[in-house]
Amino acid sequence: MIKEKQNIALELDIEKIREDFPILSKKVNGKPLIYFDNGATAQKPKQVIDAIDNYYTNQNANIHRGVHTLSQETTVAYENARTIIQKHLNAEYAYEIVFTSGTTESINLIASSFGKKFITKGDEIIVSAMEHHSNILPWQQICENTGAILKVIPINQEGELIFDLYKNLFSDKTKIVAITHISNTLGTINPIEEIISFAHSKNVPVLIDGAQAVSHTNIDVQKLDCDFYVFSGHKLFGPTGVGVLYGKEKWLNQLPPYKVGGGTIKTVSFDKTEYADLPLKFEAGTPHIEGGIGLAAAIDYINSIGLDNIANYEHHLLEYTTKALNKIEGLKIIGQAKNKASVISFIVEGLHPFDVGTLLDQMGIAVRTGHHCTQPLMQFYNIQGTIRVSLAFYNTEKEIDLFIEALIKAIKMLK
Ligand code: ALA
Repeated sequence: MIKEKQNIALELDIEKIREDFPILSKKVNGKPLIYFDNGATAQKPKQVIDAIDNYYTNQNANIHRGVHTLSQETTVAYENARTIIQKHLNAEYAYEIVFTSGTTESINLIASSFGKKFITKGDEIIVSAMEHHSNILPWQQICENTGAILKVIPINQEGELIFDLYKNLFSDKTKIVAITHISNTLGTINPIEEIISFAHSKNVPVLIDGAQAVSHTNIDVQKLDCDFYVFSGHKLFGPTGVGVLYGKEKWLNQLPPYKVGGGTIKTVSFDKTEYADLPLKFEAGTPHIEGGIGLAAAIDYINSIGLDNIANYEHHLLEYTTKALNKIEGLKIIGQAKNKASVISFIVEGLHPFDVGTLLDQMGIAVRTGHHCTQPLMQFYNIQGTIRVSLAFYNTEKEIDLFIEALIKAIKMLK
């Protein structure tokens, strides 16, 4: 174990990595910041901050619209960012990468465009019981608009999907499966390869919500064979307001535009408009240019560390934290899946998560409390909310020790 720890420490020089994140040396309420809310948004390394600063200092111009040098240079930088994302996901073509404002917009885009094209009354859409609201509401709305039916894959008490029941949900009316890769509340890593492969055996396409997965694991969309994969930049150490929709060319080509406007067209007349090819037909208006460039810088940064190294180290932190939490009397971890990412939700008997979170904040520790935009999950566990610790590769054992100490103190104060 000690050797393993040393190896992890050798592979990742955490103290050096932390120096890349200016905010990590900040004090909050007079205490050094311990940032354990990475599932809500991750902190940004100076490489990303510098890329955005450089964009506004040296490049700022609109893209795809100008003959002038700045516009052309910026267009190249933006399209280069798309290619970096394509390579990172191992998508076959750069035009299968559509920039959106985030996971939520990516899912809304597919639900709306796929819904318009392929979903009618009586059709069925499959989601799971552990979805974030952003992967429920867009589908629920399509169901309301079309008369389609939303079917839900049940989970067990550990917070794992029940695969046999998933299989039973399919019928000849099933049109799409939309499922999270990693649960933002439970940390469960879903067996998406098997989920996709089963859906494909029934000729049903699959959308994977990768919002919580992209910062913890490598994604190879060709190997997964998913039809759509979506995520947000800000959870991958990039800027807010930018996200990605990967879609297989064969699907994206069939879907109507979601938002229309400047940039999405080939020709416009008052009689008829012809839309642009991929990906522009889905990118109306001036995009979040610095967001795309900043996201590419984040991906380069992550790859310089290596997602396999990150996953190993985070797994170690997950085990370390889980072990320490399990020693606290009256504390219950919600989500005990065998295959988990470094996200731990828990409740403390008799205490409101909000009160615990507030006291932890007084001690400089940022956690998320509440229902985590997964109210159906809260209903399943019959709880109001949880306290959630979501760890990133810049977190340390020392921070976990301080957190456990602070948590014990908070519990004593509240009981
Ligand atoms: N979905 C994000 C979270 O889990 C915001 O905190």
